[in-house]
Amino acid sequence: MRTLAIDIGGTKLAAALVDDTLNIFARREIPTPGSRTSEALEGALSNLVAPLKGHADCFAAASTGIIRHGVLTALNPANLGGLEKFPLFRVLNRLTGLPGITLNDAQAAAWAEYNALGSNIRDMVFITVSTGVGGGIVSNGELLTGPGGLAGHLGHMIADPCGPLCGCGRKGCVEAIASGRGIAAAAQYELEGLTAKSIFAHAATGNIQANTLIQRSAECIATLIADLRIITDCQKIVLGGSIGLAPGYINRVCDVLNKEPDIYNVSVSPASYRNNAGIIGAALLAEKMIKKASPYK
Ligand code: ADP
Ligand code: BMX
Ligand code: ZN
Repeated sequence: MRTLAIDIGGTKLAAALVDDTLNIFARREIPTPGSRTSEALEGALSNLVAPLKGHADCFAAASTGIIRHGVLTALNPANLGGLEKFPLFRVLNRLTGLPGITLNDAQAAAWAEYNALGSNIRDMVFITVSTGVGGGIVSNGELLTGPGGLAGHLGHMIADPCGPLCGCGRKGCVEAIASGRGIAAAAQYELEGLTAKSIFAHAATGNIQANTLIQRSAECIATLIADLRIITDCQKIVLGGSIGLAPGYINRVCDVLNKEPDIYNVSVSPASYRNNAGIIGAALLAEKMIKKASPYK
């Protein structure tokens, strides 16, 4: 089986063909349109899948947002240029003419990374630190999606009750502080208006404010990990997303986590599939689900 796997993030859209042995072919990436309208996202997806759809048996889409019955509902619409709802399954089915599955991006990435662990670990949590902060939980070998697709949205746990307002409507969410958007929103003076990526570049050249912003993000994620450890009793945390995978970021997180009492500590690794975790996880789930008529549709 060959799957057209698609990863829809707040910053970039990626697509590739994935075969049964998880080889990735013809990967392409385009920016996520920063528009409130469905038409802009549909147009971008159409361009993205056009050269790939004729070479696949099914599609598998891992997308930012709450995915329920194939519909994307943004928990934080600001991450998608204000777009609140999008009929993801229906659009991809029409654009590709293929059967498929849809699920949350971090849930998909969690499933890929869990399967890559290849050990006797049965409980793990994947965290993406990217445009937002997303998560996927595997408990006793099962991926938790929840009846409403909401399971694992750990970026919206509270880090600081007096912190900045999050796009989800709560105050002081982890995402509002630690994510790429959170880092960029807190930047002032010489860093105002820059992306998180450029703030990382400034930190590498010794900019003190950039270093402080990144450290604040890492501290927030370390506290989140300690909380997740005692909520889930997980044996492994895997970090992904362009910020989670940025040089030095995991070390910053681990330095803070190591100062917590032993019971809160847990092994933290970078995503072994790097930025392809969502694509691979979606393809793995498509193979499993399409063979027995998908509840993830
Ligand atoms: P998505 O959220 O679309 O899945 P990413 O995982 O690439 O995309 O996350 C996007 C965020 O990561 C943006 O805030 C961007 O500025 C930041 N970013 C991208 N590349 C890097 C990098 N090399 N180092 C640090 N931050 C990065
Ligand atoms: C937000 C939320 C999650 C998503 C996470 C990471 C929206 C649109 N998205 O918390 O569903 O998993 O961001 O998304 O509400 P990414 O774009 O950073 O990969
Ligand atoms: Zn929030």
